[in-house]
Amino acid sequence: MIQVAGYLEEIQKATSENQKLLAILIDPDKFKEEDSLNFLKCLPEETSHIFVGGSSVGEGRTCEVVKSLKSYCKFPIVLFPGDHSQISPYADALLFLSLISGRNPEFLIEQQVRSVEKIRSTNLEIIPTGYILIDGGKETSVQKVSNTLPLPQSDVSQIVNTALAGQYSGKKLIYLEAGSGAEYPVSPEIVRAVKSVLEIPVIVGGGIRSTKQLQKAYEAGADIVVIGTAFENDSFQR
Ligand code: 1GP
Repeated sequence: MIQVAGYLEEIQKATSENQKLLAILIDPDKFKEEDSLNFLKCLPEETSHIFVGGSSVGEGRTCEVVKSLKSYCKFPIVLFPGDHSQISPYADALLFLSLISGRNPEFLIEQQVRSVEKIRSTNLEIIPTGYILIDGGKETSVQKVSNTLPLPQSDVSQIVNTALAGQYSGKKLIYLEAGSGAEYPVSPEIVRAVKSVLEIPVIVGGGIRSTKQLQKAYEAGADIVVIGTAFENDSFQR
């Protein structure tokens, strides 16, 4: 089946026009469907996408949450799965993630192969994404679940080389991830260094809790910023 132009193309277009995107991340285990409407109402008007996923999520929860959000919201719903069990046919697109900062085959290829049967029976747009875990000041769920170490923020060249290796191997997006609830986000210096060499859009997430941090990430070159915890706790500083 030939994939029609879609969500990735929209992201690429926005990037080429320097239009910044904002994705709000929902962890299905921490979300109550009955709150969908209120939650969506409180999101910033700049919101462009809803990402749904978590490092480990209860069986069936992703489908329930995506279905509920779909009935209320106009934003594209993009799966951001921690493993193959989080594939839902009700979403619009799927970040097909490889944890390229780590050296654990389970999250480089095993989970991806295991997800294929499920994906083939859906109309999800598949977006190959290189996922790079970077130290955000504390041990995060991604680190625990994936059993991989984040790249230190001081090792900018290793981060840049990892991002480029992702691009050279065909990833369409690179996600710089400090981990959900990180103490501090990926530094603007790292975002700038990666962005200056990459030809594909850059996503930045983890530990962003304020408009100031959001703006810094955009100014450094982030094309999409992802915020989860701060909206989950209603603690985002505007
Ligand atoms: C985590 O990058 C996302 O995968 C969002 O992180 O929950 O810290 O906003 P926060």
